[in-house]
Amino acid sequence: MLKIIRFILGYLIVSLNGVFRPKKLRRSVDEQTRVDKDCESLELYQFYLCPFCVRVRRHMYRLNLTIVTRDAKRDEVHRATLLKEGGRVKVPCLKIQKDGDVEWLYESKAINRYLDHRFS
Ligand SMILES: N[C@@H](CCC(=O)N[C@@H](CS)C(=O)NCC(=O)O)C(=O)O
Repeated sequence: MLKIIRFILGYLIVSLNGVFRPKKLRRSVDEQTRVDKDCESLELYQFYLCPFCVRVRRHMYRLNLTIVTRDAKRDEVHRATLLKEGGRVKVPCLKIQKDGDVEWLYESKAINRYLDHRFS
């Protein structure tokens, strides 16, 4: 029963998010190209219907960030990667690759703060 309620709520949040889109940040072409390049080193591990993941995807939209999303719910490979390398299957989780190092950042608010700090 709880699963059904979560599923319905998830769909409701995803649908509302589709209708009420935040305003998208606009950049110059050069600046956007630089940001797009930077985003290639990021991956968001997520569940499509998770409200905390919607929070992060919404923020990505607001900041006009093209970050690859990895479905850790249905894709066994991504799920296993998140567990093995991140330490737990909890979403959202942002994989950050920088100078040969990899960081796994959990918690939607912390992820949004990180994106703000780096891109806004
Ligand atoms: N406080 C966390 C909550 C994240 C959370 O509860 N995610 C759920 C999906 S909606 C999850 O990953 N559950 C799996 C688990 O905790 O094992 C955040 O804001 O990111």
